[in-house]
Amino acid sequence: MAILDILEFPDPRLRTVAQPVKTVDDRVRTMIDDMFETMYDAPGIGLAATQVDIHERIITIDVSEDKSEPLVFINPEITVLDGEMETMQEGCLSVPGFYEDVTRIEHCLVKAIDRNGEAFELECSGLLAVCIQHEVDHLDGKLMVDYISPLKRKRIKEKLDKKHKLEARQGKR
Ligand code: GNR
Ligand code: NI
Repeated sequence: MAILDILEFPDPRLRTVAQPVKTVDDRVRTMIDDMFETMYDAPGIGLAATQVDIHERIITIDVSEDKSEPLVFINPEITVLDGEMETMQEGCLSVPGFYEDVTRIEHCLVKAIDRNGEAFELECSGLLAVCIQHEVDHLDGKLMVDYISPLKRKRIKEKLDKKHKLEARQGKR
């Protein structure tokens, strides 16, 4: 297993639209294992392959208290279950240190493929619903900061640009 580097805004690779997985084989399962290790290490409640520079439609999530409920979604498709919306303050491992309000669908149905290549469906609400929508956004090259004002986004970009320059000087990135 391996802990992978997480790309950070404004890295243009985060804007890549991920391709569907064609076959769920050992290559894909290894990527999933590495994604879980990276997500738990971060720590985060979700991770999209895009964030670790893998441009295939794979998501890992664990919203449980004790990190005991790993969920994998390959080629996920979200359908809206009703018109209810909910606003929550979100964080993102690719936008470290910033928390912003995002309004999303409250109840959704997710259809996806699991690590054995089997199709499944899951009704989502609460934090899981927020997280799955946040992760599918990543697969489509979309970020939490796209939902906030251009001025706020610019300020975040400037702060992260500074952080990355400092890290480059210290040989961290
Ligand atoms: O760890 C994470 N926490 C979080 C909190 C509120 C809404 C969404 C998230 S996802 C985030 C991990 C991440 O960046 N996934 O892409
Ligand atoms: Ni994120």
